[in-house]
Amino acid sequence: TKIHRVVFVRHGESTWNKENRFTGWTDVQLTPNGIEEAKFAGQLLKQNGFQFDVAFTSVLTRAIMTYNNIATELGCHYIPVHKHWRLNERHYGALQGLNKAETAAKHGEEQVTLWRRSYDIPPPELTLEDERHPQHDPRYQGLPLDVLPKTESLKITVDRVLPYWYDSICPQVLQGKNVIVVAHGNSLRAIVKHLSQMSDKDIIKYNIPTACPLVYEFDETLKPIKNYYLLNEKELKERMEAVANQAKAKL
Ligand code: DG2
Repeated sequence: TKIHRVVFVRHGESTWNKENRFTGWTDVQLTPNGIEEAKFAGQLLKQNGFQFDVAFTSVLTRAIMTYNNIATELGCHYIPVHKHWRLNERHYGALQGLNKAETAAKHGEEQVTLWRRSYDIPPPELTLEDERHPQHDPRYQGLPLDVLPKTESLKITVDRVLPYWYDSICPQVLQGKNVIVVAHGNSLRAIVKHLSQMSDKDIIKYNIPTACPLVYEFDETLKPIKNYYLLNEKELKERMEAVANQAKAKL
């Protein structure tokens, strides 16, 4: 029986990851360290014998540039790359741009943990006039206003990512293609929650580090069989905890 594999990668460190700011749909660049992380992810994939036939990214620069650096390491720039807004990061609403630790100092760590990690509590909404609302960004022209988020909980993110997973990514996987998906902390948490059937409670504690390839294996009916990161347990644990701790109120 044929085993299907899909590799998921969160982009490398972005300028706002470094500054510890809520990013969401803000289109920030990779830091020099983020570019190195992306190259390293590409080298890891190469060393482990991974090759790809098709790639999927969000429409955000940090994911696209991470993929480009991976593709350079793998020498696969010739394969098709599909970029879609449904793989974007969860929209962080009115929190976008704020510092995570300062927000925790102001509103309390508990409140910020609810905004960052609760399954169905969305952060405060943007108004339509707010320049951070996606309607002001040319890349979303052509989409009806009612699909453009003013904020998103993880639940809302799951609902908008899954149509793309089922309609565009799964058919390629079922055709036997080797697929890589480069996206974001929370858009990937949305996919992982669904694939691994994690409870609303368990997903709260699950954090995805930057640029660590996560391999999912599926049977021929696309039932997930197992998943693993291409990183040793100790380093993985440290990097997951570092993400969890980003919104500790620093004194
Ligand atoms: C981060 C995730 O998204 O933040 O939007 O701030 O993966 O694009 O860097 P990414 C953001 P947390 O939910 O982990 O705070």
